Amino acid sequence: MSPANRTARISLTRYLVEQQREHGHIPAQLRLLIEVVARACKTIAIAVNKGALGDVLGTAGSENVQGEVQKKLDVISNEVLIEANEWGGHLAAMASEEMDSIHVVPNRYPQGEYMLLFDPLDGSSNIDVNVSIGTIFSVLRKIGHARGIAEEDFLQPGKQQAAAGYCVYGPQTTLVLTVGSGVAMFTLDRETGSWVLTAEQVQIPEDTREFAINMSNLRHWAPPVRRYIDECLAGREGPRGKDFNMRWVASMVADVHRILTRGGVFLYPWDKREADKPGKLRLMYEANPMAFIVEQAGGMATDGQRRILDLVPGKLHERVAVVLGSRHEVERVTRYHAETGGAA
Ligand code: P6P
Repeated sequence: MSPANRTARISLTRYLVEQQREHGHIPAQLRLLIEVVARACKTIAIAVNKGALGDVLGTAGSENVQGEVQKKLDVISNEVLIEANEWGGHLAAMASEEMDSIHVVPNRYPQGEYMLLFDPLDGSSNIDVNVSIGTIFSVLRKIGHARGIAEEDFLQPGKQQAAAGYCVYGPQTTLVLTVGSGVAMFTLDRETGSWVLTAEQVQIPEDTREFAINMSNLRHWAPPVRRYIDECLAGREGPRGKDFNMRWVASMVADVHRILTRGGVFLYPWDKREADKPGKLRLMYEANPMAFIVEQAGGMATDGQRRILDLVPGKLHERVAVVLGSRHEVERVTRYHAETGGAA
């Protein structure tokens, strides 16, 4: 239901308070966590929007744990999220694509019940060319109550997430959030600096004519993916009996946001360029939060065979193949894998 039916502009704070009143599963610490992350995303949005006017473009002269060259904004965004979250008493520890190991809340601050994972700036290859990028975050509950916390405490399947969301820095700055009772979207009102509810109970259409994949990898895909895409390309004369469109932003946040908004299917499958890895995207802070959001919006998310949210992580930075979006398309891709027994 669009909140346009509501009379007042609903702020993020009011939305969270009303969700707690109606559903009772946004405890004070989780509400604080979400508001702190939302505020940090505003700070990141300001840095991103500076572009060439600020000292934020180009590379930072370092590499992350993935061996990828870090952009200045990758490092800035990571620091913003760490500094914003470590003092509030709502977190025990954080994990980030940009950090080799977990960041435990320093002893000078109280430890909270949650753990925050994030890709501070996803799609950073698009920064210097002014294409939409975003922040992705996932919230897990701390297991046990001992003060000590280790990487193993993060290795929970995605179905145990307490919340997930992303912020897309595009023509609009939009925060998308789920705490397990549907998906809501908030647009940043730059005149007041507040997040305003602009969509709630978002639903992904079960069918689509739009797929998102990096076509340059076509020759490297496993047969089930090749079959699915070939059938889409065959259009109305082919087995699908309809024409398809293709989009690829090379920024997962932007592609997923389009799918949430108008449907579609996103694939980053296994391919033989790095045959020893299941895929390019990271399970804990890219696939899991996006899968939680997509499922809460009536979509589906698998690795080509298994539900992503059921996968039990073995390592903090492990990768996974991703097929997500409109339910009937994801079911078809997953069926093709089952028929050949191949992973995505
Ligand atoms: P490629 C961005 O680097 C990212 O992690 C995702 O946001 C995006 O979907 C994918 O990689 C793009 O990968 O190989 O097309 O550049």
